[in-house]
Amino acid sequence: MKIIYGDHHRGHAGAEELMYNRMVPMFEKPERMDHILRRLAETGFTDLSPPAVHDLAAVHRVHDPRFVRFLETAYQRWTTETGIGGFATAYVFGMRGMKQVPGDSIQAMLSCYTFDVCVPFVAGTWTAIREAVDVTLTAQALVAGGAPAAFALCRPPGHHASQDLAGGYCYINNAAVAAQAFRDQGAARVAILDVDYHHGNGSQRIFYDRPDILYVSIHGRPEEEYPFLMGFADETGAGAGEGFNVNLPLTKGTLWSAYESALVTAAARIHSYSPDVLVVSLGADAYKDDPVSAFRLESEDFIRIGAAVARLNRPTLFVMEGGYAVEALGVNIVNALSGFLNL
Ligand code: SP5
Ligand code: ZN
Repeated sequence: MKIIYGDHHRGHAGAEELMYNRMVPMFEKPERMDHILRRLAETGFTDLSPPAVHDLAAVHRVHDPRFVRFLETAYQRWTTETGIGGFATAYVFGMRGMKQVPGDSIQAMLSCYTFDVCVPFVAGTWTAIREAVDVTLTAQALVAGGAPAAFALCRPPGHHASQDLAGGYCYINNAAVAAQAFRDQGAARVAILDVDYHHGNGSQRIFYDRPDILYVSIHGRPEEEYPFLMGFADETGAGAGEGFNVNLPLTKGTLWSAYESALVTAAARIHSYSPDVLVVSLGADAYKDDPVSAFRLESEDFIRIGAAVARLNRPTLFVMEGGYAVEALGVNIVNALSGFLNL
């Protein structure tokens, strides 16, 4: 399987996040990629290529151009306007009754364009975001061009980001940009299977009223897990998109047996949809030792996830999302790919 990877993500590093009651080093860090790269090399996945540079047209098909411009300029504005340095992060969020239109200050922009405390901006953040898009669109082009599968090994991840909101370590929704690109290049129906432990609220929102892109997610119940306000089973789509959003929330402590049932349901829905192409939002944070998550999948279970994806028998683009148990991350991600390839 062709894997697309670039090193520019490394500059997106060094910030901290608020974990409920304390500041901690960000879990979403460059070393995540090192563990995956090492395991890929160990297991004979040697077909790595750098991304080709793409312009932002495909990104603007999904995201508000003003939001994209904000992402591009946020750190510089923060430094110039506030003099605070370190990393940029919102202090207030634009909530009910408040102005929703970002003013001309970086504080107002952060307030209107981010929804949580997990999307810091450092000097290298935009370059990383930009390359994650290039990685994703380069892998997408391979699948669009007839490759049976490809893996976009990118960071930062994307599935929490929507048209004009960043959050949950996500800035641009790489998987959504790829799904829309497949549509724009002629695919009639695209399915997104999101196996990251968290609900992909951004992907859901972007495609919620559309029947041409099916979104199916297995994730921690929002009653007890981030992002808390979205991902409920009764969110099934709106208007023409009714029936084309499928949430399969599972409780903390979920083991393979219950996960597998949800995966069977997810696969059946995708099979009946008969998509031209499948995008897999591939997170490995459903793993038992993940520090931010609470499912209990074993490393071997990721082989089974990959095999279930393979049985859908569609051209498949894997897009990297979360996974923070870094020691096991390489094994878990490579297991998913190996299971898919039946290695
Ligand atoms: C892409 C992705 O996986 N984003 C996840 C963002 C989650 N951020 C909030 C983490 C909530 C922390 N839960 C702490 C459990 C402590 N054991
Ligand atoms: Zn996640």
